[in-house]
Formats: sequence, C-alpha cells, structure tokens
Amino acid sequence: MPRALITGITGQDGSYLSEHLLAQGYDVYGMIRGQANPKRSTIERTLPDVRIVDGDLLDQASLMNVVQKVKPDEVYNLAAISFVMLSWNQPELTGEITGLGALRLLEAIRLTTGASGSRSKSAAGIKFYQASSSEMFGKVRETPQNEHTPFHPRSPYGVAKTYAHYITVNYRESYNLFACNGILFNHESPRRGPEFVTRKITIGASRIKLGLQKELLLGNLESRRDWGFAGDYVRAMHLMMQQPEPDDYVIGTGETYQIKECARLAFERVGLNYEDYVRIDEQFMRPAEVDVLIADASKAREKLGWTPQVSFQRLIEMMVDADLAAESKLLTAPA
Ligand code: NDP
Ligand code: GDR
Repeated sequence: MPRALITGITGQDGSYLSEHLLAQGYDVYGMIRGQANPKRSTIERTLPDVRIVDGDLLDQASLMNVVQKVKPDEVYNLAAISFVMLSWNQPELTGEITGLGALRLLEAIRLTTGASGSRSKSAAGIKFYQASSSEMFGKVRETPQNEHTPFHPRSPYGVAKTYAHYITVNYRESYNLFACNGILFNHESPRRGPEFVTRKITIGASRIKLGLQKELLLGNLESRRDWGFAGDYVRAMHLMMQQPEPDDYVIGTGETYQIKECARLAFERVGLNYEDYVRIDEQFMRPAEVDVLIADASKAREKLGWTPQVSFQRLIEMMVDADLAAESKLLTAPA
C-alpha cells in the first residue's frame, strides 16, 4: 500500500487530496500543527481513515521526526499562509512558512534519505510535490500563462511561493530528488475558506437571500481569475507524482472571469441582482493587484491526460447551493 504524507491537511486541498488518495488505496498521513488545533477534531470526524501526525513548517526537527516516522512514498506540501491579503500584514511569517517551509521539508527528505551530490544518481525514494501558484505570474508578461512564462509576483505571498518553487527545482537538480511543482490557478469548492472572494460572495448571496445580511462589501471587482473546482485539481497533483520523470505543470481551465461575473452568477442563483447589494470597500483593495490570470494547461492535458470536469458556472452554483443549505440550517436550528 503506497503511503502519502500531506501537509496542510486541514485546508481545502488537503481534504480533497486525502479523499482522492484514500480512494486510490493509499495509506494517508496528515500533518497538523499547534497545541489543541481546533481543526484536529474536524479531521478526525470527516476523514477518520487519515492518520494524524504533529508537525509545523516552522520547526525543522518536527519535520525530520514526521518524515522518519511516516516513511512516506509521496509527500504533498500543501501547507502555507495562503491568503494573499494577509501576506502584506505578516510578510515575514509568510516568507517563513510559505517560502522557507518548503525548504525545511525538502531538507527533512534529503537528510532522511541521504540524497547527496549533483552527480549522485541515488534518486531518493521519497517523491515531493510543491503547491506552487499562478500568483507567481503576478503582473503577467504574457497571456495565457504556461510553464515558460516569466514570474513577476505582486505580493509577499507570491514572492514566498516563487522561492519555494525555485528551491524545489533546485533540489531536483542538485540531489536528483523526484520533486514536482504544480503551478495551480485558483480553485474553489464549498470547502473554500470564507476569506477568499468566491466563498465570500457565495456566503454573502445566501445570507442576503435569507435576510441575514443586507449588503456585501468587496474590493476590486475588475480583476480576472481562472477559477476551477478543487476536486479536479487534486487529481492533477497525484498524476504529476506518477510520471516517469519529475516536472512542473500549469493547471487551470483556460477561461477567465471578472470578480463581478462571479458575483452576478452567485446572486442570480438565489434570484437576486448583485448590483443591488454589492458595495465597494477600500479596505479590501490590495497594495498591488494581479489583474488577469488565465492558464495554458496544454502540457498537463498532453502529458498527464488531465482536463477539468466542472465549469465555472456549475462551480459557483454548487457553492451557493451548499451555503444556502448551511445558512438555512443555522436559521432553523433551535436556540
Ligand atoms: P488553505 O489555506 O485552505 O490551507 C492551508 C493549510 O496550511 C492549512 O491546513 C493550515 O493549517 C496549514 N498551515 C499553515 N501554516 C502552517 C504551518 N506553519 N505548519 C503546518 N501547516 C500550516 O489552502 P488551500 O487548501 O486552498 O491551498 C493548498 C496549497 O495550495 C497552499 O499552499 C496554497 O498556497 C496553494 N495554492 C492554492 C490555490 C487555491 O486556489 N486554493 C492555488 C494555488 C496554490 P491550520 O489549519 O493549522 O491553519
Ligand atoms: P487570490 O484569491 O488572491 O487570487 O489567491 P482571492 O479569492 O483572495 O482574491 C481573488 C481576487 O478577488 C479580488 N477581491 C477580493 N478578494 C478577497 N479575498 N476579498 C474581497 O473582498 C475581494 N474583493 C475583490 C482580489 O483583489 C483578487 O483580485 C488565491 C489563494 O488561494 C492563493 O493561495 C492562490 O495561490 C491563488 O488563489 C492562485
């Protein structure tokens, strides 16, 4: 039975990836940080087959212990400070976790497996996946973006991810590690954190429909994102790790929509017009914006046989339906 270690198990992608790997017959270990992490019990309840191990991307020794204890075949590094806006308020912590965290995990693998020297052919037995991001393209140099598009990150988060991306490439080249970067464009789901714009909109539209909220405050409505369904994207992560050679892949749908189009679809789903409820609030504007992202995922299509299955409209409908059901339940729950 192959064994996978996932960091960021309590996040959106961690849950979908662990379900996918369990269904493929993997033994799945999920790393959780912190004392009395409130999400531990959620994982124990929703993913009872996942084995929980303690560790933190800030703590090298904890990562060594985890890798030595689990002895994984595949490591998926999904943990990060992933909220771009937060990265301007906590740039150093973002650099430590989102950037250097990847290095610490790579070091734990290198030291555990004894991989050493560029000319050594001792390909270490542990494969590594790094959650790279379309935020690295930032102020885009070309459209659509592919694996050869130069990076120009626009936030401390994007800069930290760019470091993690290149250190992954460097460890592949230096130590012959099987290390891949998945350059994933935005992907969402009913499990998306409520701080991200799609979920903020689908929760807002649902609450306004139910009379629980009067308006929805947003920032820049003009920027464009290439949004897909998280469940489709974790399949791509796994596929990358099954290839004969490690490589980097862009994963996205090839379609791009403005934030206001997301709002229009979500409000339409509950029979409302977004223009009557959405207000612009400066506090949600970013110091530097990524204006447009659109993926050219032809390499993934050709080499991995990967294509997304869920359209943007269907994704937003799925999220609104889930939020409407959850908010209605709260409304009718006995006090
Ligand atoms: P989430 O924000 O939902 O999850 C982030 C995870 O990182 C959480 O499990 C969190 O744990 C964990 N974490 C944070 N700090 C640490 C730390 N110091 N040590 C260990 N774990 C830590 O992210 P997603 O699931 O959406 O994304 C997964 C990865 O993919 C992230 O790296 C993200 O940057 C990247 N990415 C995401 C995209 C998307 O559209 N979703 C697109 C491209 C890249 P805790 O619960 O304890 O806070
Ligand atoms: P992003 O996602 O920054 O692309 O990073 P987010 O949903 O936060 O923002 C997308 C766009 O929406 C605009 N926006 C708002 N965003 C938020 N969060 N809240 C608002 O009120 C709001 N109003 C407008 C933003 O300005 C931006 O243009 C996500 C994360 O998952 C990263 O970890 C990942 O790497 C990238 O996607 C790819």
